[in-house]
Amino acid sequence: MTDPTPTTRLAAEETVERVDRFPRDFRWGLATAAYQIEGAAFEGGRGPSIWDTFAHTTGLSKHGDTGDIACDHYHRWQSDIELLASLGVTDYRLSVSWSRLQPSGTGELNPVAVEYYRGILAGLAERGIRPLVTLYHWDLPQPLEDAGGWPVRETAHRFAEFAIRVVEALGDVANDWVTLNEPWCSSFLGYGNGAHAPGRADYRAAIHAAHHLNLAHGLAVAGIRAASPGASVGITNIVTDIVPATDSPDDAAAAERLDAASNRIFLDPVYLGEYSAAVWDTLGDRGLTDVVLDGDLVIIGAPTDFAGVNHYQRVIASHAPDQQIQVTERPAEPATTSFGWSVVPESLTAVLTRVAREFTSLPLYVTENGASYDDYVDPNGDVVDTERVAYLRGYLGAAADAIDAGVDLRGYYAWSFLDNFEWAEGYSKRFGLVWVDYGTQERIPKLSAHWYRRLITEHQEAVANTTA
Ligand code: IFM
Repeated sequence: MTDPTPTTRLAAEETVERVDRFPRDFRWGLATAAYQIEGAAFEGGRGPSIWDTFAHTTGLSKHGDTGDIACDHYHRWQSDIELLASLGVTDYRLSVSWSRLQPSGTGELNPVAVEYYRGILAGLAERGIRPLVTLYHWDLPQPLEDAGGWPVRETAHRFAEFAIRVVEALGDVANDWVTLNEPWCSSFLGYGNGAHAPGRADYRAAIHAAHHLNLAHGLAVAGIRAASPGASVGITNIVTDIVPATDSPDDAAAAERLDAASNRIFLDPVYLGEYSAAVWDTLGDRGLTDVVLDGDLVIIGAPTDFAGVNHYQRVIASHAPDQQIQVTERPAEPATTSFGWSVVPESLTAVLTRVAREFTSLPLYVTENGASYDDYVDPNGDVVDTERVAYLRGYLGAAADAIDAGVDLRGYYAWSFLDNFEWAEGYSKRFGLVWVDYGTQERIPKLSAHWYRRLITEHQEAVANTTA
């Protein structure tokens, strides 16, 4: 990779947060997910997932975009991990595609897919990059949705079976596993408002799905431990910073309900072994009591090894009697990313300190954090994404603030390595530190990639200097 003009521009940016604020063995990563980058949707024995079906349904994804080709990573993974290594990262978070590995959602794994992932994981090992493998990043095999999807309890068992088979097949080349990515999105966006696959809008079904995703996590933890006793396993939840609009008791209660239905419904059972009163009060009659069986909470609360936190937003909650759970939410500040999300770095400090204080003393990882901007290739052929550099600097500073406050934060994965298929927004939103030209599949590291590499290098140099 060439390192042209952007480096000089970096000097003008005064680069990096003080790197000595991060522990010596802090991990620096980038993250992706299978459906968002792989393409090759009809190759290698892959079967359809709910995202194939959703994206191919007219009107559901922006511009009719699909993940059929995406970043063509399936065919380009070797050069992509070469590029990844050139960015200096120590860690890479990727997901495996359930519908590629186990197209029907049950039974033997597809050997072609196993070889594909073994190649990637071995390639990362050769380059000294530690993989963190997410077992479910939203791509449920379509046959399992046809059988009822996540609102149905059996899907949790199917996931546990899948997780065990994957860990048996890949456990010699990967040791760190995330069971589920952001089950809030899988349940509430997938089944609650239909914004994501499978596109169902039934709030009760969403709550059923949420509990079954929690159960799937717990069953998978037990299965992974049996399949690979030395494995490190955790779950990644999106944790939103929710602030009441005013001091009024109504708004405070609204914020508590929103917190119950977005954060607590997933954090409570995994880390505290129960659904708190706030969750039961908000969601009990709306569906939770239908699906929680004796023993479930023991399964879900099985000990894990780390906690993954994905963070994107601070939102303001207001009491709104005519809305679902009587809440409306809005961005905390005027929206500044191209997704309409506000940029409030201290919200990351808030969620990390909260998770550490209220939920778990496990090591934490920021398993995703990033922003979409209207990036473009300039006449010099560079992508000078100064907004993303400022974003990363701000949020990494906020992560360092959390460390200063005593949080055991072990690593940070920027979302995302590559521009990619942003779900219902198709290719219209670019989160990558590397630009992807979807016509030619050319990759151009953006200014933010150069900045991130320099941050990592400076951290490593600082560590070496203190050791010398
Ligand atoms: O692109 C997604 C990712 O798949 C899950 N977390 C949020 C990102 C940005 O929307």
